[in-house]
Amino acid sequence: MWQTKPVKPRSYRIVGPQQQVDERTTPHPRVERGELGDRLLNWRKTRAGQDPFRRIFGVGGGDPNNCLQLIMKKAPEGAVNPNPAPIPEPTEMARRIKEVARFFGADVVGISHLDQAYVYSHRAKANPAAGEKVGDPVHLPHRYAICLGFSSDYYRFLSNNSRISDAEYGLGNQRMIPTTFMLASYIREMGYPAQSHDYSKGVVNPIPLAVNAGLGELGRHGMLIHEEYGSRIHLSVVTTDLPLAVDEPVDIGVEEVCKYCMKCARTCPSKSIPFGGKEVVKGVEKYRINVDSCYKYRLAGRDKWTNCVICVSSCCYNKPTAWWHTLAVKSIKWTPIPLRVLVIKPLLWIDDLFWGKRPWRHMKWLGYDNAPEPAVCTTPGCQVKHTNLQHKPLHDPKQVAKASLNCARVSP
Ligand code: B12
Ligand code: SF4
Ligand code: SF4
Repeated sequence: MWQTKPVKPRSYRIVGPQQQVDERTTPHPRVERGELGDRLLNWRKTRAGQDPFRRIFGVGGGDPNNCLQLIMKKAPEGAVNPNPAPIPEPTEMARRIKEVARFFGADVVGISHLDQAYVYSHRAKANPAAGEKVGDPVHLPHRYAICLGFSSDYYRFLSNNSRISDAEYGLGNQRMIPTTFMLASYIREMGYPAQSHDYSKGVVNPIPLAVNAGLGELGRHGMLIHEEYGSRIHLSVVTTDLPLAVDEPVDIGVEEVCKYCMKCARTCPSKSIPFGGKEVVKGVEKYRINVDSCYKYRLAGRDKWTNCVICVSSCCYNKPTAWWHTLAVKSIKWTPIPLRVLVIKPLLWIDDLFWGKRPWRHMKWLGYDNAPEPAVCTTPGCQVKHTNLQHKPLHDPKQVAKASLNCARVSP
């Protein structure tokens, strides 16, 4: 297990009053109401296709009883055991709960106070089984948030964007459901209230809670970065009143690295990640993602992929578990903040050299093959079979000039 020195959160700053978010104003409900356009609404309704992974991983289209997410969405929260078991003091209890969470399948676990700013104010989804309607106010008075992280396979993500990276992404979403459910049930059977917030249902924003619980820091791309797994980590939360010692935020150097790196901003095909500085969003100073353009980029997948994970795979913290990755992150962490730039710049140069400016791997798996299909060149008269535009940033003016030159050379 990696140990990181706890500090005040450095990757975001609270600068004004925070507001609770109404879940109805979050992206999925907006798309379902058609606010992001008919094409995206239509895509969301018809995206299932014939791929069996897609059909079981909650995208819809298959038999709902073949989809864990849809089954668990309706699962009721069990009763709290009226005879609470004697429990140890909060530090020991926290240690045991983390052990249980890992036993149930979580890769990383941290605990924070449940800040009500990260609980939705109103629900966007109905759940008739629990008597919940769209627009119901949320009441979640629990004191603690146990944050769970589930890592994804490095290489399958590197096949982005493809049916292979989709399958890996989908599995991460599903994998969290039984673990989170079991942990909440375990706590209820100990005699304390607990609720699971996972891919099937939930009323909290897991990212700020997980940052506060020391699972990692907030990156330029808007996601939590874990020191070992980068952001190829899915998040879920169990909220509870079981008395627990809380963890503290960590410093793994994301604040400085994101200032100089910008690899996610460079590789994002929809230009949704900013190159500039942070902005204040609802009282929080952080990088502002263009959520709408990111969502709309899903339309580019056509029938080849569904979820874009380019920013996750490009992030320089996203590496396979290896001694040199540990060494790189540790050398940033252990360097005094004003001197970090001296370590970061050479590391970023090495990152581009060995892993590429746009990390990607050709992969064959279960009959899937992510080899880029030749793109149709729009230069008049060109006969060349260019590789996929997704892997050659032809929108870059220099690249376009170069590509046209090549076309001109071979054109009749
Ligand atoms: C809707 C949604 C999307 C939408 C919109 C993306 C977005 N950035 O909001 C779309 C479909 C485009 C999308 C894309 C992706 N998503 Co998504 N998405 C969600 C979902 C369900 C809700 C997010 C939301 O409400 N956003 C609207 C507002 C709140 O966004 P925002 O103001 O830009 O704030 C963002 C961050 O700054 C942070 N945040 C908000 N307030 C605060 C306050 C503080 C103090 C801090 C520190 C952070 C913070 O949370 C927001 C989410 O990124 C969450 C799960 C959840 N329940 O939160 C997953 C989630 C954010 N997605 C996730 C992932 C992995 C992805 C993708 C990689 C894969 C994909 N293609 O689906 C991309 C990455 C895009 C990106 N760079 O953010 C993971 C991130 C895991 C991580 N390591 O952090 C989450 C947490 C799902 C999960 N349970 O694991 N997603
Ligand atoms: S998921 Fe894709 S489109 Fe969205 S921000 Fe990341 S790289 Fe850009
Ligand atoms: S790719 Fe670079 S800039 Fe983007 S989140 Fe990762 S470290 Fe930060």
